[in-house]
Amino acid sequence: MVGVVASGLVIAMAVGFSAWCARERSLRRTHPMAGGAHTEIQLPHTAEFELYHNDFSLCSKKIRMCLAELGAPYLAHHVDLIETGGYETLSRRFLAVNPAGLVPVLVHNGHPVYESHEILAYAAEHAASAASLTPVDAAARAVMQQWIDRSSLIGDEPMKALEATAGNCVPGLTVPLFTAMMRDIPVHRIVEGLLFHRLKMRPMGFLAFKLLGLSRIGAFGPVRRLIVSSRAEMVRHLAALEGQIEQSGGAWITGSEFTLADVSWAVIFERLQEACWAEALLTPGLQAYWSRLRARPSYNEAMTAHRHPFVSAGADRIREEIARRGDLAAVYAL
Ligand SMILES: N[C@@H](CCC(=O)N[C@@H](CS)C(=O)NCC(=O)O)C(=O)O
Repeated sequence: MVGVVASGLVIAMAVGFSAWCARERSLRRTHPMAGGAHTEIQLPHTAEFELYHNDFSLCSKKIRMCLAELGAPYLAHHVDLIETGGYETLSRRFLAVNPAGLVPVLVHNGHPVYESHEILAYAAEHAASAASLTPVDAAARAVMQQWIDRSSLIGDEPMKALEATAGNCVPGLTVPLFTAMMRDIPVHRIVEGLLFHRLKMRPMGFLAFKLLGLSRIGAFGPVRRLIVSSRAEMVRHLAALEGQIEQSGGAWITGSEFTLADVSWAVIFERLQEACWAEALLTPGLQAYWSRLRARPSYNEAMTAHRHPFVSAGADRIREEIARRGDLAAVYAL
């Protein structure tokens, strides 16, 4: 009799859970969104510019730095990613802003603008600002665009095109930090991603990082290969960047003028530091460029002032793991 009641209860719970999942899925529909401004969408807003962003997100840092450089005021809405606590990007409230479930989103007079490399150009064009982050000279503008493209994080599976951009190498190089940060995240938060994320590989990756932990991640073949190839391609992109800065004859990528291209690369340097790669990957020439970037007030405003406590704790854990001289140390020392 007890067995029958128990089975009935289990079945009832399973049916209830499936019904809840089905209902939630229908309420949290996700799909990709094209980059650029969507004037056909009108969102509730109270400020001319509103930014949906995350402290840790690479692409959000880019937009914060751009807006800081432009001196453009905006209303900020912080949205958690799994790395900083949970999938707020999959909440109904945020999916109304971006059905792709990704940050950053700049909302201008209620119209969302998607894809950080496109938001950069949009903000520079539409913010009333004394600063110009776009050269007047067409040739310099083309150089700027080329280096924005080479630093961007492109597509749903950036890790499949590491040779295309330095931004695409960032997720692989961030795997140790993701893994360290997952220690603070309960498994059920990752399960929410498995249920509702449109790109299942992402929550599956985070679950694997959590289960493996820092001590085992460096020995796990697929992850090790991803980190090693991301590192090799990043080194190639950085060498090209150094060549470009030398050739420009100025302090910045296009020459003497600080542009959106420098903003776009600044966030890559910041991530290399957060994930403990800066020392291994930056030559003296690039260190000098990075010092110039850090000296700008916008760098502090957009990045240092937004350093998330999980990032600092994660970096400490990576350094401890490297000091143990295990498999991860070998990956960093390659
Ligand atoms: N290509 C997009 C990438 C956006 C993106 O991947 N954003 C990440 C944070 S940097 C995100 O929202 N991830 C949430 C998730 O995948 O669950 C851009 O440049 O804006």
